[in-house]
Amino acid sequence: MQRYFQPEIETASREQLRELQSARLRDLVRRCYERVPFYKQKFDEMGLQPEDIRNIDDVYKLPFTCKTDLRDHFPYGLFAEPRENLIRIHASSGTTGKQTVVGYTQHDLDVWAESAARAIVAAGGTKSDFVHVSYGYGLFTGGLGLHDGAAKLGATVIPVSSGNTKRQVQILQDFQSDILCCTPSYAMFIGEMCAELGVDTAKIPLRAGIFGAEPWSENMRREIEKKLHIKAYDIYGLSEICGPGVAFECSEQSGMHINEDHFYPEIVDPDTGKPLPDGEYGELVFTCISKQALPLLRYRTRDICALIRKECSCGRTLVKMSKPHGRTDDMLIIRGINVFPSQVEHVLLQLQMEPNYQIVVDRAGNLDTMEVLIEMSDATFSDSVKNIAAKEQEISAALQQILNISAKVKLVEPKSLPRSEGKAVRVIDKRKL
Ligand code: DLL
Repeated sequence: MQRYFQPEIETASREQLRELQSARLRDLVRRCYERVPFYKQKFDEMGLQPEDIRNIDDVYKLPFTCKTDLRDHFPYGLFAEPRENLIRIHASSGTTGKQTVVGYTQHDLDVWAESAARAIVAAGGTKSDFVHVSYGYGLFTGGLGLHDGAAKLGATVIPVSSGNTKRQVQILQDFQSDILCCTPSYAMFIGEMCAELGVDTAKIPLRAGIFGAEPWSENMRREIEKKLHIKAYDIYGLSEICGPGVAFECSEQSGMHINEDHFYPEIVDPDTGKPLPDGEYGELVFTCISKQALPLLRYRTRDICALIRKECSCGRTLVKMSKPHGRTDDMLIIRGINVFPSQVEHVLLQLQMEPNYQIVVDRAGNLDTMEVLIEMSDATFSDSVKNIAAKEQEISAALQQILNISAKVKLVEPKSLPRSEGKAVRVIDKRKL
């Protein structure tokens, strides 16, 4: 079986990678200086010349780029290529505010497709597989990203897009999909729908899933694997860098290999911007060293994670990133305490609750309140009122212990919380309304 899509890169020595990264960085810096007035001005203000950047270790000398810079130059102000060289436009999903627009040349699309193809192969995909893409198509990068990746590999794409969940299940059966690509919350929903329709997932060909675009826990992975009878792989990306395929999981399933020949990663302290050593958690920053249309320097992702530089049993030498365990900006601050939705999910799954939940934050007088609505399984639902109340108390105590904050817990009927076909809406913060 094919183990790597591009073995010469995926298993390259550190020295080979460094040389490639350094050459690409030098070229990138020159292009940014010459073609993007925003960067020229930044360099001039800092007294920095493109020649000051000699190798990849000099990356820290470069200025940061933030989401607000993209918004301030909306829509195309940071582009380094003229319109006639652009092949496609996408936009971020706007989970955290106004959309940001990104663009690609043919070369950028090729790099992206190769990156996504590496992810599919790492999940056991081959040319003979049917890849069922249920990420949304359109401005969101999920659908077309995995679509082009599967096509680059030579696999067969089933471009279903998201929505109409009964039909998804029908197609999984009729078209004999081997690999499912969608958000983890949608994979859960598809799994539930299979159960509801009486489809035995052990009897359909589906054997792997490539899930990303939102945080999900190890427990949720196990739930999905059980429900769909597959092996579930994580994939990471963000529109500003390219979309899905910036990093991907391999068979070891302990962190995601970053396609660092194209996207050079750093971890910095989110408050000071100072680089942090490998293994420490901080904000993930990327420099798109081979990008043409939108060549971002040290882009601050706001995702909190760590870089892992250990030998991997899959043989890939590409550095790994841990699962992001939150964002610097979706971090909730409740009564002065930092709360990540992923921590809440972790507690719920440890207590064998379904990972269908919603956190409602509000303010009563001057005090923040936090309520966690959690769906019961059919079994819990049939319990006595007394048992349900006891379960609510147990969860509330566990949340108190982990988060150091008191939360009201309410168990709600099975399937009563809204389902998502894309990214799940986990938090309703009424304080901002
Ligand atoms: O979500 C791209 C994507 C599509 C990735 C399909 C994977 C699969 P955006 O809409 O720009 O792009 O959102 C990017 O989503 O900064 C993370 O906060 C979050 N995110 C993406 N993948 C993961 C993941 C796409 N595997 C933002 N785990 C990122 C946790 C993720 N969070």
